[in-house]
Amino acid sequence: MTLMEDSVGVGDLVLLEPLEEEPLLKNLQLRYENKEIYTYIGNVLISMNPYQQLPIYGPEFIAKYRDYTFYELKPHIYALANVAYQSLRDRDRDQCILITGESGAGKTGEVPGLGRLCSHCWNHPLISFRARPGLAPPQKFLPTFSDSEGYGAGMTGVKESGGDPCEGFSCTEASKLVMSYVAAVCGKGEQVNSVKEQLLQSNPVLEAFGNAKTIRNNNSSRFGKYMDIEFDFKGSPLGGVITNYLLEKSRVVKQLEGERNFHIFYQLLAGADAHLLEALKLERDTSHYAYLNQKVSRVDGMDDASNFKSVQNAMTVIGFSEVEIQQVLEVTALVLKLGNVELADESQANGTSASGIRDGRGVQEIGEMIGLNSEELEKALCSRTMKTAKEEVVTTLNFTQAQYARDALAKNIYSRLFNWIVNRINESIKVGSGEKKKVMGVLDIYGFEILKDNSFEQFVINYCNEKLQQVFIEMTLKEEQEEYKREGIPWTKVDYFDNGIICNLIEHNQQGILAMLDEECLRPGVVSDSTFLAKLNQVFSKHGFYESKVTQNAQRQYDHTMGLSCFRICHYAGKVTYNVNGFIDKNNDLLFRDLSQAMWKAQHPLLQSLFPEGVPTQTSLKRPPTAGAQFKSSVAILMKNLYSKNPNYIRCIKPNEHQQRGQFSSELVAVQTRYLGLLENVRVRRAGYAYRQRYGPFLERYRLLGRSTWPRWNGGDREGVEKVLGELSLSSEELAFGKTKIFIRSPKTLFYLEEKRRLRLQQLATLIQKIYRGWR
Ligand code: AOV
Ligand code: MG
Repeated sequence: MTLMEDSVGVGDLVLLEPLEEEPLLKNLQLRYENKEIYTYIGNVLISMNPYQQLPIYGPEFIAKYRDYTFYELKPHIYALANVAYQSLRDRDRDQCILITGESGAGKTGEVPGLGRLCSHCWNHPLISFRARPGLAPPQKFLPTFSDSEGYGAGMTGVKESGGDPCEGFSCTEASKLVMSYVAAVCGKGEQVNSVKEQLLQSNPVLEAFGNAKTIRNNNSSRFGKYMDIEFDFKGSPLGGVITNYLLEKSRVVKQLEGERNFHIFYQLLAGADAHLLEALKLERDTSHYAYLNQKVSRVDGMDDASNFKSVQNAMTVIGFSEVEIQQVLEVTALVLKLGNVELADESQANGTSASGIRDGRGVQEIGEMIGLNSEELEKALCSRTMKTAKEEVVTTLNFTQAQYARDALAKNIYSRLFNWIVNRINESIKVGSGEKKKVMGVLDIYGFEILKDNSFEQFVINYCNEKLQQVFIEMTLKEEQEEYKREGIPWTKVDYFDNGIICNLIEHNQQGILAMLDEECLRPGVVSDSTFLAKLNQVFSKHGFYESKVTQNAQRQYDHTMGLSCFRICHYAGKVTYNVNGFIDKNNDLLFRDLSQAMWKAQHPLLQSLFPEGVPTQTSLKRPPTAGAQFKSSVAILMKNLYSKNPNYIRCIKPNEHQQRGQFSSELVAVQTRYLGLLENVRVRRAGYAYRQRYGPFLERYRLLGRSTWPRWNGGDREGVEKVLGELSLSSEELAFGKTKIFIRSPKTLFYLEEKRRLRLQQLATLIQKIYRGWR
């Protein structure tokens, strides 16, 4: 089977004719309806979420894809993983795999490790044979498995279920396909296995603390993640480093209708045994907790209790000590308890506003759990100390301010806990600095977002996507250019939309939106979201990619549909209107000092370590970097990292809004293909030559079309290809002969060759029949 024989539409969009949006969508739809969820654009993989288990994963497929080159089999995520891994191992090129797409499109599904390789795949002889000395590759695939065959304990019942050996396990759950592929092919041995296990087990932990049910995805990652997996020179994994981006911490205190808080809260309540529950002084019933959505506490098909056991187990495998696990759970419980601290409005009749604690028992309980005097906690929650050069002034917070302070504390504790967990995992999986490493980075990050109301979060997420698009176009072009150079073919310049101007609008050090937001946050005097917006409107009044109600757009018109508190950016993927309300606050991300000092005072080692700035002796009033500045610098580090590696792209698409199999909404897919810049991608990819192939396989396929190459050809591959194409009198414009590959400019020429080949095969079949009849 080759791409060209992939009968369902075209398997590679560079072969699409005509190259327009409608045929592109039709092609994806046709393939999707025929359960072909993968399609290439050159070496970019498009993946449509099937919302069903397809029988295209597991050991046999891994083994098959490992032994073929990229275009020899149908498009598949294993083919991409294989190219990346082999080029890392054999050509010593660091790789990165960039997975983008909307929420629910299947990114995490494709990412290393949220799930793990089931023990069948793990121990399967097809997967490990290369690493077993002296064992030749098996001649045929093994049909079924059973415990007695020694493929791992706990696998009884698999044989009865028949069919796919991974049924019911995460290997075919689509999840973590790249990682399970790499884990499957990258060698064995006790040491290596323990590293693999740690890397894979980091995922259930991060998923418990960082994922939640949203309207769009029952298991939505609420943080961005980049993971470097490090290998030794033989290609065996040594360890890794995880970087997380922007956890959606507002979820801790509030969720939209139909959504849940982070999984861990429900898992803890459902899965803790009576003893643990008692020790943490928690109630089993989720309705007891104000921070947990009262309407949705369960997710279909998700077993919180058993997931809790898996998380505990995963933490142990990674290397968390019992004490550490206990402390993590205590801090988690603390967040739930904080939500139940009821505040009272104690404003006086004389007009002084104040707040207080409605029922002291909650605060008392928290105080006991974290080793903090409850009066101190109460004071920190309801008042604020302002320091000036000369004195300290204590003011009481009003009811609204106190609620704000309590929620800010809960969000801060949780997001810092999450960061701590990531760091703790990194400590376990880190590789000694002396070793020479090869690296495979995997990025699973939120795609472009246009919601009904877009705020600071969408702004930074879309900024990140704008940067990723920049990397994408630059690297794709660079790679094309490099291939032409390698092959000795002249390069002609390609016109494309350069989104540098939009990136600059956001990130420029002085005149960028983020810098101006920071400036506003630091400016003394009265600052507000509207003073910030006024400044933007003034500075960018003539910017071609910035619009607001009071600035004119490119057509020199004012936009009266936009709210007064909004501005709009014309992103590469479309226009997005942002509401500035909350920008200053979210960017400042300040926690009153009284609260961080109180947390630091708690006799709880983990909690204390989360609030280093609470040390009372710390006199420096230097403020921490703003949320925007932190995000910008982590994006910059990420970009630098990506530019230093060879990129592999997986573009995930969600076929419908209902998490349903078989449904294809053209409109929804059209929007995503635009956000992903797919047409632009195909254009760039076939700007010069749409198709290329090594001389050997090309000759093998088409030599039956040449008089001199059929039935026998004794010359070299390149000469053979020259002969065949020469005899067909194809226009020289259409062809370029590289050092190792033939390049064909338009897909039409390739289709012409295919058609000729089909006719020739028919002719040959008739001929053979005639000869056969003659013999009889
Ligand atoms: P996301 O990572 O892109 O969204 P997921 O990877 O969590 O989306 O995919 C959503 C759901 O789709 C999964 O829970 C699976 O049920 C299903 N799914 C995804 N890929 C496959 C596949 N290859 N085969 C079968 N089912 C699949 V978000 O994290 O929300 O941006 O934030
Ligand atoms: Mg995800």
